[in-house]
Amino acid sequence: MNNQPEIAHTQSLLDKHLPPDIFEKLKDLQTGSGFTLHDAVRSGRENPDSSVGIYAGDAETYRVFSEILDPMINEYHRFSNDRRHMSDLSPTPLEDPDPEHLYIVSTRIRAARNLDGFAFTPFISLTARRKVEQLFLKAVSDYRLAANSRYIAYENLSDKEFQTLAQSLPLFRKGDRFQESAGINRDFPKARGVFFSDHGGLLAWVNEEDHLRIISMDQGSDISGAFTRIADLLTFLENRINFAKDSRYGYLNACPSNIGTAMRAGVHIRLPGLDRQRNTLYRTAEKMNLQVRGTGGEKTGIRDSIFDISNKQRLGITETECIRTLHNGVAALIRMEQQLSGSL
Ligand code: ADP
Ligand code: DAR
Repeated sequence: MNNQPEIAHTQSLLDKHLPPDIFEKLKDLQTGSGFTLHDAVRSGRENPDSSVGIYAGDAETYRVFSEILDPMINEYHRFSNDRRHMSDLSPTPLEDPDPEHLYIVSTRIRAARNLDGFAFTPFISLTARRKVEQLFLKAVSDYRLAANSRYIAYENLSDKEFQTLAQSLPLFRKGDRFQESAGINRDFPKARGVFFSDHGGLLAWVNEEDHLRIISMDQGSDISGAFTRIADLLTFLENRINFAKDSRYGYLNACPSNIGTAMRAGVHIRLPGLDRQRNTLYRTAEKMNLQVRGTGGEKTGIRDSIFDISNKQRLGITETECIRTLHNGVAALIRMEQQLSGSL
């Protein structure tokens, strides 16, 4: 049995929404920084198993190539041209969906951000990457108990030191083949690193797939607590950094799947019964607007029946609706798991 979460897609959103006639019409267009359609679609062309297939090189990509991106975005996020991004980071108390701690192993909420005025990671220069790193570290230098925070700069580490740290800390690794094709891995590991706030479960990846991935994570199922932490840091940064943002599409990032709130709220959840009925799990997740990923993250396999379940839609819902979608979906999956095990 293929161990990868089989999300049934026969073609990428790119192939579906970029027929040859549209490609011919747009192929000579480029953004002000020189990012071309060829640059945008390279990953999807080199990796035919892409689910999305396109990356933006800068905020302007969304305007210049809107004829392709708008329908892709509408389909992925169940969005429409008459709607606009709405944000809501207010505290959201939620009942614990797993009060006996039988299923949910850990909770992780992340939000992508790019600094306004800089090319995105597929197209950014090393000089600009370093500027992004410096601007972020300056902005976050007085966040909460700053003396207890730290930044791990990747280029200062030997391979052995990185591997040792990665065993106990949520560090990111060099991007996958999709990101490699998109140019996101250029100059790795230069100007990459991880910022840890005074709370070990509140961190930021710097210059991974986007300039910033703000992450709140902890063992267990306290979705509301993780949300309060990330909301605090996102609000703090919003007052100090101009992010790439659009009135309709919200926060703009390298992948069109990560715009709007750009928030993915997820849990690692052990579902041994549903693991034996994966198609039921995938169909149920799709209906509940949830995404299923592997234990090691996107496009990885399942270990020990632990699935990464998160909100799929990031645009057209607010941040509080992202975590409500996760909470309600996970509670339903736990009920299904209990029925399968006869404990309901
Ligand atoms: P993204 O940053 O878009 O969420 P991935 O799906 O690749 O990208 O996840 C990034 C990393 O975070 C992976 O190593 C994955 O195993 C880890 N991760 C995701 N969700 C959780 C979770 N709930 N608990 C612990 N680690 C998680
Ligand atoms: N792997 C690319 C991107 C899919 C969405 N995930 C991101 N952006 N990390 C694909 O098109 O499959």
